[in-house]
Amino acid sequence: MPEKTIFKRIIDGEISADVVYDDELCLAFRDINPQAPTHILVIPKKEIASVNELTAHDQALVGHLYLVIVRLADTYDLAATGYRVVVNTGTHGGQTVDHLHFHLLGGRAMQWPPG
Ligand code: DGP
Repeated sequence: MPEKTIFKRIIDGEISADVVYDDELCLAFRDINPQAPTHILVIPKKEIASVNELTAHDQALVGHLYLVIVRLADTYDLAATGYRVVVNTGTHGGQTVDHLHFHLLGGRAMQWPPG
């Protein structure tokens, strides 16, 4: 059996996390290594390794994840000033955990282009 990712272990309650949102489809918790004053990870409970593995079956799920992001941006007062949503994918994308996750970053001005 393949080893569980760290995020699957958080979903299963084997590792604690600072959870800020939880529903039947997804979980959101603070990143352990924050890159902005607000840095939240939004993940599906379904095991999907990356954007590359998304299929048409996941269309509603991805929409749900984005609506949770909108809700969190409002909750943490990011909506007015703005924020960034990042989904690192694969080696060149800088992905280090093979479980789909959306970074919600806010509370400071972001740079462009990204590094
Ligand atoms: P990425 O590089 O896009 O795969 O981002 C993975 C993020 O996950 C990275 O910003 C650090 C975060 N992270 C890794 N392990 C843990 C953990 O055990 N708990 C929490 N809260 N975040 C983690």
